[in-house]
Amino acid sequence: MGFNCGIVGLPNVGKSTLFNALTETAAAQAANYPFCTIEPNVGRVGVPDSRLDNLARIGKSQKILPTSLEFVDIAGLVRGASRGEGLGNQFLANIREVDAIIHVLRCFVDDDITHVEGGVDPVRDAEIIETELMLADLDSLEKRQVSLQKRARGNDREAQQQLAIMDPIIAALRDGKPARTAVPVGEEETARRLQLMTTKPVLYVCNVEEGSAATGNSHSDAVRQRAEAEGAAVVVVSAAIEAEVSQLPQEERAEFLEGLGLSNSGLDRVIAAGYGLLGLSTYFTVGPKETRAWTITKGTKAPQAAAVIHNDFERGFIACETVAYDDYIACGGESGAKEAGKLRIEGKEYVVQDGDVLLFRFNV
Ligand SMILES: Nc1nc2c(ncn2[C@@H]2O[C@H](COP(=O)(O)OP(=O)(O)OP(=O)(O)O)[C@@H](O)[C@H]2O)c(=O)[nH]1
Ligand SMILES: [Mg+2]
Repeated sequence: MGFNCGIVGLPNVGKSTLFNALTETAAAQAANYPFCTIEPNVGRVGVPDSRLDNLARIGKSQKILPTSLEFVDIAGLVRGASRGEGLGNQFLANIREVDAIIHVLRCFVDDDITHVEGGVDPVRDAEIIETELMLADLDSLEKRQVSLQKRARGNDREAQQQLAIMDPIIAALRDGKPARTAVPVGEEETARRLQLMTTKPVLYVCNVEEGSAATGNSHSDAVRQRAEAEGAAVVVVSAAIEAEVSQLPQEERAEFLEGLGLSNSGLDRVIAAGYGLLGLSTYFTVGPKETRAWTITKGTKAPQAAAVIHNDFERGFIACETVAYDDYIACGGESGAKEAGKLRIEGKEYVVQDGDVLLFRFNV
């Protein structure tokens, strides 16, 4: 399953700096983290998860394979993008294709780096981008309405479903509110098929100057306030620091970060937040060859979770031996868990939980 996060924002806010740091770090850790450049602006990075090391130690695994997440570096949008300004249409098409949006906001002051809007004001910048996305969504819905109505009259069920949720969404967009505020509960999947940008989950990344990386600054505080009101998540990073860290050998990184008052890399926080944003969870397989993390969407049942490893596992699914992560650690592994009665045999209807250590039984 490929899930991806698009890195979006005004020009010169630090999107590519962040993207390069993400992918260079991943490339440097290639021994442990699966990495590949799909296109120059698409990178796949390993999702850091401290549980992997603990499982691998107990399972005496030779290798650790984390799960991964894709990032797409999208060129800067400007005011008027929805009307085609600054190659707007092309970049908007890139945004339509991603699963979640990482919205980078410039919170650092540096007179040498041009700000397209004149000065640093991340809340205004966030509104500019959001307005362009809303206008583009409104435009695409209005364009599709007539043909959908035609299909709906011909008893096209999909068209009927989409039309039913379109009216409130169009009303919200005309009112200056993102589409996500008007999606009826339970209709998220229909809404997703409308391919709107303002229904996608958003993470704000505040790019602050080096000195504020640990604490944030007044600009990132303002973003935090806005995000709280929207129920969106915020991560504060210094893209410049991350770029430096990505050039350091692994063993020097912790000390470098500590010297700046940081306990972990901002990239790790961005990746973790992106993963959470997509509503993903992780299950594990542990064996002597490898300990490996697998990605599923929350609520996935055991057979579909098995399909992530191999389609045969789903087709021939019989059951899965299941140990919760905490039990696995507390009992010192699978056999300990079995003795303690913590190993469950789960069937087709079992909803896999984040952290489950699984062994599938199947027959094809
Ligand atoms: N001082 C400072 N400069 C930064 C920081 N992050 C990025 N820059 C600089 O800002 C300039 C633009 O950075 P990019 O990462 O290319 O910006 P972008 O958002 O990808 O820009 P576009 O692709 O044009 O939309 C570069 O000269 C970076 O070195 C930062 O945290 N502090
Ligand atoms: Mg760029």
